Amino acid sequence: MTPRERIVAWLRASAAPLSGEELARRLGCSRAAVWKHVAALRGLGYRIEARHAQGYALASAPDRLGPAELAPHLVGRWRDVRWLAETDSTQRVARELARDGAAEGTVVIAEAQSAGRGRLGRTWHSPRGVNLYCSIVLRPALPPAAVPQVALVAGVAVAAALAETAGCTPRIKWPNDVLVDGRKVAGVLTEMEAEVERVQHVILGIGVNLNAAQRAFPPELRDRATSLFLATGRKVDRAAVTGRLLAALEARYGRFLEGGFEAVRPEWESYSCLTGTDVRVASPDGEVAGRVLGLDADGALRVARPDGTSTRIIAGEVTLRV
Ligand code: BT5
Repeated sequence: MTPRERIVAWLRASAAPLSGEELARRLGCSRAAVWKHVAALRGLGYRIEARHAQGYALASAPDRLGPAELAPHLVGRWRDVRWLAETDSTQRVARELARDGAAEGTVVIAEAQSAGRGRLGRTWHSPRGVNLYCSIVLRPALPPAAVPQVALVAGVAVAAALAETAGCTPRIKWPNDVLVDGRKVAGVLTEMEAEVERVQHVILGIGVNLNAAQRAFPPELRDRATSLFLATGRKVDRAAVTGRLLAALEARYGRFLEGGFEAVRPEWESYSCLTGTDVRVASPDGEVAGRVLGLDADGALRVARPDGTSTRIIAGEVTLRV
């Protein structure tokens, strides 16, 4: 954390005001330097009151997802948060950090993305300051073929966190669209670099629509996308939801590393909106129509064809048959 982020985190954590002298001691700088940091933070929208003979107190903070805002909500392995006011894609930033040796658990968060990425070259619409756009560096000891399971694990974590924090009823559409009221509220993407048998790193990208209003979406998405705000009528505390999401991911990712996808599959199934429904799947091997039986132990979708045979879909796009 930068000195400014540390000042915000300390003021937030302290029940009483903190004196300039105390902040100077903690930072190992002069009181004049503390005063300059406080002035700069005020310029960024932090309301920091100077109480006579007591010190500084944080009256309010801007709505951002920086390390200081997230610090009170972080548990587990996600301790190193890199915040950006704007970037092209947090996936690109995280991949560069991973190539430079960033540790597992490094999290890149941006308030806005100019070129947010979906899967297969699609775009992720990323309006400023209202949602969550994050990319996480993971270094699981896995063969490359198991990496899609990481995305399934993340989908479950997102669904669980949304159910806990917003009280809505999320559903997962295989592989990992998270829907509320039949509209997409979150998307998950994994990108990796690997040797033949072993993954070097996985960049797990998660986009969640939190407080976006209807007009924040382009017209073509308005009837297909939603946000927690649109679904519940209430604005959420973005930092608190992000913290819950990372905690939910910590629990499921830990279970997955220990017990494989099988350890997460029952929970995934409990959120699935496809099991038992009739679908059409466009996959690299052609189109399949049939009824979804569920997930195989490795995360593949099992579909029963009308002739009674069943097939496994490893990658593809699912549409419901109505
Ligand atoms: C996904 O792709 O759902 C994965 C999205 C991952 C986004 C995160 S944000 C942080 C990180 N950095 C990035 O650059 N990306 C990741 P896919 O299944 O291909 O879905 C993309 C499709 O969802 C688009 O073609 C649109 O139809 C729709 N879409 C785009 N933006 C949306 C939004 N904000 N909310 C809901 N749907 C959206």
